[in-house]
Amino acid sequence: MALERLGSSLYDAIRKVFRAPLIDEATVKELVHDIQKALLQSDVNVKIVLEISKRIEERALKENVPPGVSRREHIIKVVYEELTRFLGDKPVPIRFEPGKRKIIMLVGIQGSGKTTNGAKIARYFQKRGVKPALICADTFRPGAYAQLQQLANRINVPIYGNPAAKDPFKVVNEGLKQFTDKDIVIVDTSGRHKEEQELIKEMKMLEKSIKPDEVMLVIDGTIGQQALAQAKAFNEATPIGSILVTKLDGSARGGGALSAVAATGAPIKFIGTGEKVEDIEAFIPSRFVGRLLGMGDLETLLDKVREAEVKIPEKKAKAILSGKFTLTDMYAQFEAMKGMGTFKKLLKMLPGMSYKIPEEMLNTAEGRLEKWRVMIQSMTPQERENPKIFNSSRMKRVARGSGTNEKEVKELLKQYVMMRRMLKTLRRKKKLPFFGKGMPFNIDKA
Ligand SMILES: Nc1nc2c(ncn2[C@@H]2O[C@H](COP(=O)(O)OP(=O)(O)O)[C@@H](O)[C@H]2O)c(=O)[nH]1
Ligand SMILES: [Mg+2]
Repeated sequence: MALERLGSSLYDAIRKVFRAPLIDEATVKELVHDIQKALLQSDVNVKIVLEISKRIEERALKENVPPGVSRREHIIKVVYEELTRFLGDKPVPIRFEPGKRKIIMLVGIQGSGKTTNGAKIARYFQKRGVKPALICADTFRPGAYAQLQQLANRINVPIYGNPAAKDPFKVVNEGLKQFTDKDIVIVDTSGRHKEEQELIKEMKMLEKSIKPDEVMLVIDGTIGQQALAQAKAFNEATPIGSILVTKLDGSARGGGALSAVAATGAPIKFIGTGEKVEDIEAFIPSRFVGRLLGMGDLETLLDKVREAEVKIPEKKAKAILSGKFTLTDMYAQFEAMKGMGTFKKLLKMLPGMSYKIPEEMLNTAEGRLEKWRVMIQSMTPQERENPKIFNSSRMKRVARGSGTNEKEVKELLKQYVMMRRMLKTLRRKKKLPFFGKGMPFNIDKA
C-alpha cells in the first residue's frame, strides 16, 4: 500500500522524538520539517502542509504540558491530533432501522471505481448482518450491467438491471420495487466524463427522482490534490453526503487526495485499497492516523513513547554504571521522572532503600527540576557531554539563555557532580535501586 510510504516517513519523524536525548526547540523544528517533507511527498497541498506544521510547532512549543505528562508525550499527542484533524471529522455511520430501507447512490467520473466499490460496500454490509442489494443504473456504458452482475454473483448479493434499457430512472424504479425487503440498496450510476454537463444533469435528475438517503462520491485517489476540484464540482451539482476514495493502494498521492477531499467538509466514509471485493475499509481519521503511524490508537502510541522514555539503551546504561554520567543523561532522568511523579516520591517507592540520599538534595531536586531542565537545554552538546569544560564565560552564557544566574548554573553543576559520585558509590556497593525494572534507568539485560 503506497500510503505506507507516507506512514513510514511520518513514523520515522516521530520516532526521532521518542529517541531524542532531550526535547528542545531544535527537536520540534526538526520534527516539523520532517512532517512537512513527508506530506509534500504525498502530494498534500502546500497550504494545508504549512497550516498543519504551523499548528504542530505552535502547540508543541507553547502549550502548557499537563501534569503527569512529559513534553515528549505531549508532542506526539499534538502530531496525532493535528494529523487526524486535517483528515476530517469522524464520519457518522450509516444507521439502520428495521423496516427502513436505505438507498445509497454512487456518483463519480468514469473509471473512478463506482462499480467495483458498489460491490465492495454491499459485501461490507452483508458481513455485518445487513441485507444489501445492487442496482445498475449505468445505462450508458455497454457491459456495465455484466460487470456489476459478475461481482454481485461472486458475493451472493441480489442485483437488478437491464442491459437493454436506455432510461436509468426506469431501471432504478423497477429495482427499488423488487428490493422492498432489503436494508440497503446501492445504486451504481454511469460516469462518462467529469466535464460533461450531461452527466451532472443526469445525476441531478436521478437524485431528484430516487431521493437517496445518501449520495456517495467515488473519487480516484491517484489524482492527488486535484480531487478537491472534482469534489467541489460534484458537490455543486448534488450535495454530497459522503466520499469514498479509491485506489489508495497504488498511489503515492493518496495523502493528497485524502486531505483535499477532507477539505470539502464532506466526510470520507470508506477507502478502497485494492481491486478485490474485500479491499475496502471504513474510514475513521483517528484510527487511520494511528495505523499510518504504525501503531493503533493514541493510547498505544503514547505507551510506546513511555516505554522509549524510561528505557536507556543497554550500552548507555553500562556507560553510566562505569561512571560516565553526563548532563544529557541527567536531563533524560529529569524528563523520565516528570511522568512518574517527583524525584522524592520516586525514591520512596524503591524497595530496600538502605542508603541515604541527603534530604537537601531531594528537596533541591524536587523544587528545581524545571529550572535545571531549562539550563541544560541552554547548553551546547559539548557542554552536556563534557561538563568539565565549563568556565565562567560559559556559565554566564547558559545563565543568560535560561533566565537564571551564574550561581544557579554553578549549583546545577555541583548537583551533577554529586549525582555522578552517588552513582559511582552505588555501583561499588552493588546496590542499584535506580536501575530496577520500570525505573528511569532500565538495564534488565546489563
Ligand atoms: N488498485 C485498485 N484498483 C481499483 C480500486 N477500485 C477500483 N479499482 C479499479 O479501477 C478500475 C475502474 O473501476 P470501475 O469500478 O469499473 O469504475 P467506474 O467506471 O467508476 O464504475 C477497475 O479496473 C477496478 O478494478 C482500488 O481500490 N484499488
Ligand atoms: Mg461503472
